[in-house]
Amino acid sequence: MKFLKSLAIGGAMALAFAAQPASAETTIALLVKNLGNGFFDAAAKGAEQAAAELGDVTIIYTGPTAATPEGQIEIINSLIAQNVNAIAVSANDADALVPALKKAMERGIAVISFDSGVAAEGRQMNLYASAPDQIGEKLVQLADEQLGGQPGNVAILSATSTATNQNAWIEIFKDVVGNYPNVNLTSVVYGDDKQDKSYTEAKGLIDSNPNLRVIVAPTTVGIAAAAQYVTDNGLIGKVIVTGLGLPSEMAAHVKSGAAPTFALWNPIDLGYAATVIAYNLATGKETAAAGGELSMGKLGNVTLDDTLSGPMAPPFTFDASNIDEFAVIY
Ligand code: RAM
Repeated sequence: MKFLKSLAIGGAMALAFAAQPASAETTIALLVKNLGNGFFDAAAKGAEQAAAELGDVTIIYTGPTAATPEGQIEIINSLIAQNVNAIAVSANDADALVPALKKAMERGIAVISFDSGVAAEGRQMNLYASAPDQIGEKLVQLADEQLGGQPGNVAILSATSTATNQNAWIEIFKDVVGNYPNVNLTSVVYGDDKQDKSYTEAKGLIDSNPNLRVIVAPTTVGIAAAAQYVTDNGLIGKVIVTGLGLPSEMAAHVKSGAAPTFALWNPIDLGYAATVIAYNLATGKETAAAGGELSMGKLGNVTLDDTLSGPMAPPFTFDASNIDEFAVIY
Protein backbone atom coordinates (compact mmCIF):
# COMPACT_ATOMS: atom_id res chain seq x y z
CA MET A 1 0.00 0.00 0.00
CA LYS A 2 2.85 2.33 0.89
CA PHE A 3 4.45 1.51 -2.44
CA LEU A 4 1.29 2.40 -4.38
CA LYS A 5 0.90 5.64 -2.46
CA SER A 6 4.37 6.92 -3.25
CA LEU A 7 3.90 6.00 -6.90
CA ALA A 8 0.62 7.88 -6.97
CA ILE A 9 2.36 11.03 -5.78
CA GLY A 10 4.79 10.58 -8.66
CA GLY A 11 2.18 11.64 -11.24
CA ALA A 12 -0.01 10.33 -14.02
CA MET A 13 2.51 7.86 -15.46
CA ALA A 14 3.04 6.28 -12.09
CA LEU A 15 -0.72 6.09 -11.59
CA ALA A 16 -1.17 4.25 -14.86
CA PHE A 17 1.59 1.85 -13.92
CA ALA A 18 0.21 1.24 -10.45
CA ALA A 19 -3.23 0.35 -11.89
CA GLN A 20 -1.98 -3.03 -13.13
CA PRO A 21 0.85 -4.15 -10.88
CA ALA A 22 2.26 -7.55 -11.90
CA SER A 23 1.36 -9.59 -8.85
CA ALA A 24 -0.48 -7.48 -6.31
CA GLU A 25 -3.90 -7.37 -4.78
CA THR A 26 -6.80 -6.35 -6.98
CA THR A 27 -8.86 -3.72 -5.20
CA ILE A 28 -12.53 -3.74 -6.17
CA ALA A 29 -14.92 -1.06 -4.93
CA LEU A 30 -18.53 -2.10 -4.52
CA LEU A 31 -20.18 1.32 -4.76
CA VAL A 32 -23.82 1.04 -3.74
CA LYS A 33 -26.80 3.40 -3.88
CA ASN A 34 -26.72 4.03 -0.15
CA LEU A 35 -25.25 2.57 3.02
CA GLY A 36 -27.52 1.23 5.74
CA ASN A 37 -29.55 -0.75 3.18
CA GLY A 38 -29.78 -4.47 4.06
CA PHE A 39 -29.98 -5.39 0.37
CA PHE A 40 -26.53 -3.94 -0.28
CA ASP A 41 -25.13 -5.38 2.95
CA ALA A 42 -26.13 -8.78 1.54
CA ALA A 43 -24.48 -7.93 -1.81
CA ALA A 44 -21.30 -6.95 0.08
CA LYS A 45 -21.33 -10.39 1.74
CA GLY A 46 -21.35 -11.93 -1.74
CA ALA A 47 -18.48 -9.65 -2.80
CA GLU A 48 -16.46 -10.90 0.18
CA GLN A 49 -17.28 -14.50 -0.76
CA ALA A 50 -15.95 -13.89 -4.27
CA ALA A 51 -12.85 -12.16 -2.87
CA ALA A 52 -12.12 -15.17 -0.64
CA GLU A 53 -12.50 -17.49 -3.61
CA LEU A 54 -10.34 -15.37 -5.94
CA GLY A 55 -7.66 -15.04 -3.26
CA ASP A 56 -5.92 -11.78 -4.15
CA VAL A 57 -8.80 -9.33 -3.91
CA THR A 58 -9.60 -6.52 -1.48
CA ILE A 59 -13.19 -5.24 -1.39
CA ILE A 60 -14.02 -1.65 -0.57
CA TYR A 61 -17.72 -1.55 0.30
CA THR A 62 -18.80 2.07 -0.03
CA GLY A 63 -21.71 4.37 -0.81
CA PRO A 64 -23.29 7.65 0.22
CA THR A 65 -25.58 7.96 3.22
CA ALA A 66 -28.43 9.20 1.04
CA ALA A 67 -29.11 7.61 -2.37
CA THR A 68 -27.99 10.55 -4.55
CA PRO A 69 -25.85 10.74 -7.69
CA GLU A 70 -23.86 13.64 -6.18
CA GLY A 71 -22.79 11.47 -3.26
CA GLN A 72 -21.70 8.71 -5.63
CA ILE A 73 -19.73 11.08 -7.88
CA GLU A 74 -17.76 12.32 -4.89
CA ILE A 75 -16.92 8.72 -3.95
CA ILE A 76 -15.94 7.81 -7.54
CA ASN A 77 -13.47 10.71 -7.58
CA SER A 78 -11.97 9.53 -4.33
CA LEU A 79 -11.74 5.93 -5.62
CA ILE A 80 -9.88 7.25 -8.68
CA ALA A 81 -7.47 9.08 -6.37
CA GLN A 82 -7.01 5.84 -4.38
CA ASN A 83 -6.17 4.09 -7.63
CA VAL A 84 -8.52 1.13 -7.17
CA ASN A 85 -8.51 -1.53 -9.89
CA ALA A 86 -12.26 -1.82 -10.42
CA ILE A 87 -15.53 -0.13 -9.54
CA ALA A 88 -18.83 -2.04 -9.53
CA VAL A 89 -21.60 0.52 -9.08
CA SER A 90 -25.34 0.36 -8.44
CA ALA A 91 -26.23 3.77 -9.84
CA ASN A 92 -28.50 6.47 -8.45
CA ASP A 93 -28.71 7.96 -11.95
CA ALA A 94 -27.89 6.41 -15.34
CA ASP A 95 -26.34 9.55 -16.86
CA ALA A 96 -25.05 11.73 -14.02
CA LEU A 97 -22.26 9.30 -13.11
CA VAL A 98 -20.96 8.93 -16.68
CA PRO A 99 -18.30 11.71 -16.70
CA ALA A 100 -16.73 10.54 -13.42
CA LEU A 101 -16.83 6.88 -14.50
CA LYS A 102 -15.33 7.75 -17.90
CA LYS A 103 -12.47 9.43 -16.06
CA ALA A 104 -12.03 6.24 -14.01
CA MET A 105 -11.88 4.10 -17.17
CA GLU A 106 -9.36 6.50 -18.75
CA ARG A 107 -7.14 5.87 -15.71
CA GLY A 108 -7.27 2.13 -16.35
CA ILE A 109 -9.95 1.30 -13.76
CA ALA A 110 -12.42 -1.41 -14.84
CA VAL A 111 -16.00 -0.16 -14.43
CA ILE A 112 -19.20 -2.16 -14.37
CA SER A 113 -22.70 -1.39 -13.16
CA PHE A 114 -24.83 -3.92 -11.36
CA ASP A 115 -28.39 -3.85 -9.98
CA SER A 116 -29.07 -0.27 -11.15
CA GLY A 117 -27.34 0.49 -14.44
CA VAL A 118 -25.17 3.24 -15.88
CA ALA A 119 -25.55 4.42 -19.52
CA ALA A 120 -23.43 2.36 -21.93
CA GLU A 121 -20.68 4.96 -22.35
CA GLY A 122 -20.01 5.03 -18.59
CA ARG A 123 -19.20 1.35 -18.00
CA GLN A 124 -17.80 -1.80 -19.63
CA MET A 125 -20.86 -3.92 -18.88
CA ASN A 126 -24.06 -3.87 -16.84
CA LEU A 127 -25.26 -6.80 -14.74
CA TYR A 128 -29.03 -6.88 -14.23
CA ALA A 129 -30.20 -8.84 -11.20
CA SER A 130 -32.98 -10.24 -13.38
CA ALA A 131 -34.12 -9.18 -16.84
CA PRO A 132 -36.09 -5.90 -16.40
CA ASP A 133 -39.10 -7.15 -18.37
CA GLN A 134 -39.37 -10.20 -16.10
CA ILE A 135 -39.27 -8.04 -12.99
CA GLY A 136 -41.77 -5.51 -14.37
CA GLU A 137 -44.23 -8.24 -15.32
CA LYS A 138 -43.69 -10.04 -11.98
CA LEU A 139 -44.66 -6.85 -10.13
CA VAL A 140 -47.94 -6.58 -12.05
CA GLN A 141 -48.67 -10.27 -11.46
CA LEU A 142 -48.09 -9.87 -7.72
CA ALA A 143 -50.50 -6.90 -7.62
CA ASP A 144 -53.08 -8.81 -9.67
CA GLU A 145 -52.89 -11.84 -7.34
CA GLN A 146 -53.43 -9.67 -4.28
CA LEU A 147 -56.60 -8.25 -5.80
CA GLY A 148 -58.03 -11.79 -5.71
CA GLY A 149 -60.03 -11.55 -8.93
CA GLN A 150 -61.63 -8.17 -8.09
CA PRO A 151 -60.77 -4.87 -9.76
CA GLY A 152 -58.93 -2.47 -7.46
CA ASN A 153 -56.66 0.52 -7.06
CA VAL A 154 -52.94 -0.13 -6.97
CA ALA A 155 -50.16 2.38 -6.22
CA ILE A 156 -46.41 2.09 -6.60
CA LEU A 157 -44.05 3.17 -3.81
CA SER A 158 -40.64 3.33 -5.49
CA ALA A 159 -37.08 4.19 -4.44
CA THR A 160 -35.59 7.44 -5.83
CA SER A 161 -37.09 9.10 -8.90
CA THR A 162 -33.79 8.74 -10.80
CA ALA A 163 -33.04 5.07 -9.98
CA THR A 164 -32.29 3.27 -13.25
CA ASN A 165 -33.57 -0.11 -12.09
CA GLN A 166 -36.86 0.93 -10.50
CA ASN A 167 -37.66 3.30 -13.37
CA ALA A 168 -37.13 0.52 -15.93
CA TRP A 169 -39.39 -1.83 -13.95
CA ILE A 170 -42.11 0.81 -13.59
CA GLU A 171 -41.98 1.47 -17.34
CA ILE A 172 -42.53 -2.25 -18.03
CA PHE A 173 -45.27 -2.32 -15.39
CA LYS A 174 -47.09 0.44 -17.29
CA ASP A 175 -46.50 -1.31 -20.63
CA VAL A 176 -48.09 -4.61 -19.55
CA VAL A 177 -50.68 -3.52 -16.97
CA GLY A 178 -53.29 -3.39 -19.76
CA ASN A 179 -53.16 -7.19 -19.86
CA TYR A 180 -54.32 -7.27 -16.23
CA PRO A 181 -57.73 -5.54 -16.32
CA ASN A 182 -58.23 -5.72 -12.54
CA VAL A 183 -55.10 -3.69 -11.83
CA ASN A 184 -55.92 0.02 -11.79
CA LEU A 185 -52.62 1.87 -11.33
CA THR A 186 -53.46 5.18 -9.63
CA SER A 187 -50.10 6.72 -8.69
CA VAL A 188 -46.36 6.38 -8.32
CA VAL A 189 -44.53 7.95 -5.35
CA TYR A 190 -40.91 7.87 -4.17
CA GLY A 191 -39.55 7.02 -0.72
CA ASP A 192 -35.90 7.46 -1.78
CA ASP A 193 -34.88 4.14 -0.18
CA LYS A 194 -35.20 5.86 3.21
CA GLN A 195 -37.27 4.10 5.84
CA ASP A 196 -38.88 7.26 7.24
CA LYS A 197 -39.70 8.85 3.87
CA SER A 198 -41.09 5.54 2.56
CA TYR A 199 -43.26 5.20 5.68
CA THR A 200 -44.62 8.74 5.21
CA GLU A 201 -45.23 8.15 1.49
CA ALA A 202 -47.16 4.96 2.30
CA LYS A 203 -49.33 7.00 4.69
CA GLY A 204 -49.84 9.63 1.97
CA LEU A 205 -50.95 7.02 -0.55
CA ILE A 206 -53.46 5.48 1.84
CA ASP A 207 -54.80 8.80 3.16
CA SER A 208 -55.30 10.22 -0.33
CA ASN A 209 -56.90 7.07 -1.75
CA PRO A 210 -59.48 5.46 0.57
CA ASN A 211 -60.08 2.71 -2.00
CA LEU A 212 -56.43 1.74 -2.33
CA ARG A 213 -56.17 -2.07 -2.25
CA VAL A 214 -52.51 -2.78 -3.04
CA ILE A 215 -49.16 -1.00 -2.61
CA VAL A 216 -46.43 -2.38 -4.88
CA ALA A 217 -42.98 -1.36 -3.62
CA PRO A 218 -40.20 -2.47 -5.99
CA THR A 219 -37.60 -1.67 -3.33
CA THR A 220 -36.58 -3.62 -0.24
CA VAL A 221 -36.63 -0.43 1.85
CA GLY A 222 -40.03 0.70 0.57
CA ILE A 223 -41.81 -2.64 0.93
CA ALA A 224 -40.71 -3.07 4.56
CA ALA A 225 -41.69 0.51 5.45
CA ALA A 226 -45.12 0.20 3.77
CA ALA A 227 -45.82 -3.13 5.48
CA GLN A 228 -44.85 -1.52 8.80
CA TYR A 229 -47.22 1.41 8.20
CA VAL A 230 -50.08 -0.97 7.37
CA THR A 231 -49.32 -2.98 10.52
CA ASP A 232 -49.01 0.05 12.81
CA ASN A 233 -52.35 1.40 11.62
CA GLY A 234 -54.47 -1.73 11.79
CA LEU A 235 -54.81 -1.96 8.01
CA ILE A 236 -53.73 -5.60 7.51
CA GLY A 237 -56.08 -7.18 4.98
CA LYS A 238 -57.46 -3.81 3.89
CA VAL A 239 -54.32 -2.61 2.11
CA ILE A 240 -51.99 -5.36 0.94
CA VAL A 241 -48.29 -4.70 0.36
CA THR A 242 -46.18 -6.54 -2.20
CA GLY A 243 -43.17 -5.92 -4.46
CA LEU A 244 -39.48 -6.71 -3.97
CA GLY A 245 -38.24 -7.45 -0.48
CA LEU A 246 -35.53 -9.08 1.61
CA PRO A 247 -36.86 -12.26 3.25
CA SER A 248 -35.04 -11.43 6.52
CA GLU A 249 -36.82 -8.06 6.72
CA MET A 250 -40.20 -9.37 5.52
CA ALA A 251 -40.73 -12.64 7.42
CA ALA A 252 -42.92 -11.08 10.13
CA HIS A 253 -44.99 -9.23 7.51
CA VAL A 254 -45.57 -12.41 5.52
CA LYS A 255 -46.83 -14.14 8.67
CA SER A 256 -49.04 -11.22 9.76
CA GLY A 257 -50.57 -10.95 6.30
CA ALA A 258 -49.37 -7.34 5.79
CA ALA A 259 -47.28 -8.56 2.82
CA PRO A 260 -48.21 -12.19 2.11
CA THR A 261 -46.02 -12.56 -0.97
CA PHE A 262 -43.22 -10.72 -2.74
CA ALA A 263 -40.25 -11.40 -5.01
CA LEU A 264 -36.49 -10.89 -5.26
CA TRP A 265 -33.32 -12.54 -6.55
CA ASN A 266 -30.40 -13.63 -4.35
CA PRO A 267 -28.61 -10.37 -3.35
CA ILE A 268 -25.56 -12.27 -2.03
CA ASP A 269 -25.16 -13.91 -5.44
CA LEU A 270 -25.56 -10.52 -7.12
CA GLY A 271 -22.61 -9.06 -5.18
CA TYR A 272 -20.62 -12.23 -5.83
CA ALA A 273 -21.29 -12.15 -9.60
CA ALA A 274 -20.50 -8.43 -9.88
CA THR A 275 -17.18 -8.97 -8.09
CA VAL A 276 -16.11 -11.91 -10.28
CA ILE A 277 -16.95 -9.95 -13.44
CA ALA A 278 -15.14 -6.81 -12.21
CA TYR A 279 -12.10 -8.91 -11.28
CA ASN A 280 -11.88 -10.62 -14.67
CA LEU A 281 -12.20 -7.31 -16.52
CA ALA A 282 -9.69 -5.54 -14.25
CA THR A 283 -7.09 -8.27 -14.62
CA GLY A 284 -7.59 -8.60 -18.39
CA LYS A 285 -8.79 -12.21 -18.11
CA GLU A 286 -12.01 -11.37 -19.94
CA THR A 287 -13.42 -8.63 -22.19
CA ALA A 288 -17.06 -7.57 -22.54
CA ALA A 289 -18.49 -7.90 -26.07
CA ALA A 290 -22.03 -7.71 -27.46
CA GLY A 291 -23.38 -11.25 -27.85
CA GLY A 292 -20.50 -12.60 -25.75
CA GLU A 293 -20.47 -14.18 -22.32
CA LEU A 294 -18.73 -13.34 -19.07
CA SER A 295 -18.09 -15.70 -16.19
CA MET A 296 -19.98 -15.27 -12.91
CA GLY A 297 -17.83 -17.96 -11.27
CA LYS A 298 -19.88 -20.66 -9.54
CA LEU A 299 -23.09 -19.05 -10.91
CA GLY A 300 -22.28 -19.78 -14.56
CA ASN A 301 -22.09 -17.23 -17.37
CA VAL A 302 -24.00 -14.07 -18.19
CA THR A 303 -24.79 -13.40 -21.86
CA LEU A 304 -24.48 -9.77 -22.97
CA ASP A 305 -26.96 -8.00 -25.26
CA ASP A 306 -26.21 -5.11 -27.64
CA THR A 307 -25.97 -2.70 -24.71
CA LEU A 308 -23.47 -5.03 -23.01
CA SER A 309 -26.08 -5.83 -20.36
CA GLY A 310 -27.20 -9.22 -19.13
CA PRO A 311 -29.23 -10.80 -16.30
CA MET A 312 -27.92 -12.88 -13.41
CA ALA A 313 -31.03 -15.00 -12.72
CA PRO A 314 -34.85 -14.90 -12.83
CA PRO A 315 -36.75 -13.38 -9.87
CA PHE A 316 -37.94 -15.75 -7.14
CA THR A 317 -41.23 -15.56 -5.23
CA PHE A 318 -41.47 -15.77 -1.44
CA ASP A 319 -44.52 -16.56 0.70
CA ALA A 320 -45.45 -18.39 3.90
CA SER A 321 -44.35 -21.70 2.38
CA ASN A 322 -40.67 -20.75 2.03
CA ILE A 323 -40.02 -17.51 3.95
CA ASP A 324 -38.37 -19.14 6.98
CA GLU A 325 -35.90 -21.00 4.81
CA PHE A 326 -34.65 -17.80 3.14
CA ALA A 327 -35.03 -15.32 6.03
CA VAL A 328 -31.97 -16.83 7.72
CA ILE A 329 -29.84 -16.37 4.59
CA TYR A 330 -30.61 -12.83 3.38
C1 RAM B 1 -33.45 -1.56 -2.85
C2 RAM B 1 -32.58 -0.87 -3.86
C3 RAM B 1 -32.02 -1.85 -4.89
C4 RAM B 1 -33.10 -2.74 -5.44
C5 RAM B 1 -33.80 -3.46 -4.32
C6 RAM B 1 -34.92 -4.34 -4.83
O1 RAM B 1 -32.66 -2.19 -1.88
O2 RAM B 1 -33.33 0.12 -4.49
O3 RAM B 1 -31.43 -1.12 -5.94
O4 RAM B 1 -32.58 -3.66 -6.37
O5 RAM B 1 -34.34 -2.50 -3.43
